[in-house]
Amino acid sequence: MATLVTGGAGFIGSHLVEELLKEEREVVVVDDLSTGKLENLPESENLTFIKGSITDREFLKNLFNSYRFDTVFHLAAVASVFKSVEKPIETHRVNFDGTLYLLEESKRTKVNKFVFASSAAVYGDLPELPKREDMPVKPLTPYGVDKYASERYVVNSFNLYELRTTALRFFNVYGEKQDPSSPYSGVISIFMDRTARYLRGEEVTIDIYGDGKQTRDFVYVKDVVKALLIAERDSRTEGEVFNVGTGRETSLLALIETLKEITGKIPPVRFLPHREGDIKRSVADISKIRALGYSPSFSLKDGLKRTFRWFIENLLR
Ligand code: NAD
Ligand code: UD2
Repeated sequence: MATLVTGGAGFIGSHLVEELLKEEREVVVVDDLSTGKLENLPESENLTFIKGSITDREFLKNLFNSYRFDTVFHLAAVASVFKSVEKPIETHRVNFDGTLYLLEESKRTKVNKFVFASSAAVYGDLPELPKREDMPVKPLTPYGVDKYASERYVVNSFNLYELRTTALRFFNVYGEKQDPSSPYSGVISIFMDRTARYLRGEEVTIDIYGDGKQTRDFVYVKDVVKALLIAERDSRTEGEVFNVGTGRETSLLALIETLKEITGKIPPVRFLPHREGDIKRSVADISKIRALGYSPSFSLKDGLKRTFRWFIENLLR
């Protein structure tokens, strides 16, 4: 039996793969390397990397015929909201059609569990906080719409076909290996990259869009991996959706303060106009997943420390 991780060469996927390998499981990663990188993956005789796209049905058929998968962790996606707005059709093929194809193959070959990476983007900008899984949703972008539609297919596959499935709505994930290269990359990866460069003597700034009072629920990637493993193993997750965050709301201004405590020095901060479509506040209610024994192990400060160490060691070599 092998475990499939789609998008396993990406930021979150590669952390999951690391953990699965620690458990001495046989892992197959499928990734088209559109944003993922081979160097994100560890060397291991228990790991097979296959370059391919989840939009290719023949490829997926052959894959599922060649292996018996116990679990499918489906993380492959066009993860950039910005790109989904620019290219909705291409994004839909990956983020929606790809999910359907994987569900179909998982059903056909009777995998034990299918875990899907959804997103807080499904909630949109409805004002009620903290976000609970049973609240109305209002996805605002092609990315959010595709995540929501996929999520529905994922959870309904349990009721319709008895395929054991779970969808996890990740809030703002950060950690080692997150790619800071686009202005739409995760804000923590951008601030980390800028600070590391600043400490090396580069003239850079930290740019805040708006007044910095906007809030997010920043969750460290190792805690997300923990949630993925709970989703795989706990039968109470079948056919259900769970938020994955910390339940703590942090403003960008507070984030910068914490960053400064860790690094000693940060680049000059510039305030730029508020970004169109930006959500003002976001925070998860995590009581549903807490009831299964999940609780985040990393405070923001601890997670940032580990992330910063990685940025210093890896980006400035
Ligand atoms: P990422 O871009 O690092 O990872 C996505 C991976 O999918 C990449 O390795 C990419 O090469 C691969 N991929 C893209 N299209 C593919 C295709 N057609 N076939 C095969 N592989 C393909 O992003 P991430 O942050 O690690 O995101 C992982 C998952 O978590 C995604 O589904 C994303 O939507 C979701 N998510 C992430 C966050 C976050 O804060 N990072 C928040 C909510 C949800
Ligand atoms: C995140 C996800 C997105 C989607 C969405 C759902 C990432 C990268 N994006 O978007 O995929 O799930 O949540 O709500 O995880 N900012 C700055 N300066 C910068 C960069 C960002 O001020 O250099 C601001 C940005 O305008 C926003 C906040 O920081 O107000 C967080 O930005 P983000 O892109 O990290 O995350 P978010 O929540 O907008």
